[in-house]
Amino acid sequence: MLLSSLFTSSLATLAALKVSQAANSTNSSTPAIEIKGNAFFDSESGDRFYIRGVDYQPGGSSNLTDPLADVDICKRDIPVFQDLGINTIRVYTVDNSLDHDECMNLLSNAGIYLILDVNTPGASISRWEPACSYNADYLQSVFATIDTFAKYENVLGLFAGNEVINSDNTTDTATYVKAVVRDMKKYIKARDYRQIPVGYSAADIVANRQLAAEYFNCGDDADARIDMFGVNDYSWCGQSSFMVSGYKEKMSLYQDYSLPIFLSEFGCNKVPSSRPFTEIEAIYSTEMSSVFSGGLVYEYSNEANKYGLVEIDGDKVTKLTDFENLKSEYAKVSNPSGDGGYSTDNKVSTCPDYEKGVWEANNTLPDMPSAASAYFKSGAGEPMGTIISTQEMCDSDDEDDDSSSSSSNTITSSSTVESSTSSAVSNSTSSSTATSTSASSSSASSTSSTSSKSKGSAGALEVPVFFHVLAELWNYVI
Ligand SMILES: *[C@@H]1O[C@H](CO)[C@@H](O)[C@H](O)[C@H]1NC(C)=O
Ligand SMILES: *[C@@H]1O[C@H](CO)[C@@H](O)[C@H](O)[C@H]1NC(C)=O
Ligand SMILES: *[C@@H]1O[C@H](CO)[C@@H](O)[C@H](O)[C@H]1NC(C)=O
Ligand SMILES: *[C@@H]1O[C@H](CO)[C@@H](O)[C@H](O)[C@H]1NC(C)=O
Ligand SMILES: *[C@@H]1O[C@H](CO)[C@@H](O)[C@H](O)[C@H]1NC(C)=O
Ligand SMILES: CC(=O)N[C@H]1CO[C@H](CO)[C@@H](O)[C@@H]1O
Repeated sequence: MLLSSLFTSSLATLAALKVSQAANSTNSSTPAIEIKGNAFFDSESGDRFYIRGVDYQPGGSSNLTDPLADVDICKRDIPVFQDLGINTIRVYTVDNSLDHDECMNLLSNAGIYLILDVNTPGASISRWEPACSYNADYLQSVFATIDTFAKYENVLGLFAGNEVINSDNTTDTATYVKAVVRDMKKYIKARDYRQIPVGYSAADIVANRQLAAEYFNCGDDADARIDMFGVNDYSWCGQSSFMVSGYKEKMSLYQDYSLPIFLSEFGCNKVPSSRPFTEIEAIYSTEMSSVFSGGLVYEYSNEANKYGLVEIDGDKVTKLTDFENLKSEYAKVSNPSGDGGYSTDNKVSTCPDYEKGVWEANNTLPDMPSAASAYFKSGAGEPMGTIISTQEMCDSDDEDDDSSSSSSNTITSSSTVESSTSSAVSNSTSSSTATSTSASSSSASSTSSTSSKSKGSAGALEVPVFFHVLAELWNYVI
């Protein structure tokens, strides 16, 4: 069909055809990724899709920057992604008021998908006041981020939360995170967007990792169930193995899980020198492909917690030994052939019962705050960027409470995580806390009450100052 029209076309129509082809997103280098059973598939080729990715937030928490809104930054880094051989990045925080067209197109041309966390330091579910933080202003921020990113075919999925449950006494937050999952999925439908998968990225907490996985994939309301599950797992350290690392136990734990699972953070850095990344050989093998769909290495840039693959200095990127090791592992390891033994069981999990001190999430979700229903009809309206704080009304307790609960929170996570790797995970927990939006909740909200919600007047100049103050608090917390 195409050929015959080409032969009879003039050069002018040929050129026009090329333009229209380039604009045809179903024929791009990043066709939409779809979910069947517990796996991802390329909607065009029909091939199974495995995430080969890195977590990407250059600047980290101390200089929080939206790397997809700054063309100098994404142009600097995309060739490095290509050299590494990845197909996906995960970004923890973006500014939904900025333009992302150019970076998203450059990523797409490079064959790279985005997994995006929808929270910001000021707009997230609070571990300390979860019910209060689940409010219409917060949902406006989440929905506006969806409005900004839904048009990009290379958005692989959205995370409704990252490590909000990060200890054995934060399980009550799951109720509100699950309500956010439900609201996001309903919003995507109401706005007639592509069915972008919505998921949750879980901390590896021994006491509740199974309960959390089940909870987010249970119940009769399909909208309230996640579409994909990310696990932040630092259990493979150095020259480990499938058996020794604990990956084998994770395979048993999740073997009947009906949704795609992937490592949303991995790359233990408790090693004498550079990380060998031999776990790549296990992750992309048939030992794991029936359950896992790849993962994302934490993290691209070297920040204070020293998990970087590259060192960034202005516009200069220096590839570290970790980068070279990971690159050669990726080059060495191809994906399993065929469908990798994925499952189409589609059997949802059984909801865990409420149990005081163990699993305090509620199987009856709160109704969406009524003021948020207006967004379903006409969209979320003006995106408020990263200036907004949506927890002001939750600030009944003051800083004293903030600092004590924050620091104990760090201690709690390190002590509850699997003992064999506790130091690695405590490091990783604080590292992901650094980039995690949810972690900052209470400190963010108290800080930002001075500058927040200054809608129109929230100029670009205020942003760095705001982030700087946040960063200081974070450093204090960590
Ligand atoms: C886009 O490309 C696909 C496959 O080549 C084709 O089937 C479809 O009709 C095209 N859509 C548009 C809007 O051009
Ligand atoms: C923060 O990040 C921006 C964007 O990459 C950069 O221009 C600036 O120099 C960084 N600031 C610090 C203090 O590192
Ligand atoms: C669970 O939610 C329902 C409805 O919001 C509420 O009535 C009930 O008290 C909650 N139960 C617990 C244990 O929080
Ligand atoms: C969790 O437990 C610790 C230790 O008992 C406590 O200090 C902290 O405030 C608790 N966190 C939350 C969110 O309740
Ligand atoms: C985190 O890792 C660094 C470097 O590997 C190490 O020096 C530090 O002691 C670790 N911190 C914890 C809390 O384990
Ligand atoms: C712009 C673009 O990606 N075009 C591709 C569309 O699909 C055909 C057939 O698969 C390719 O040959 C084109 O390069």
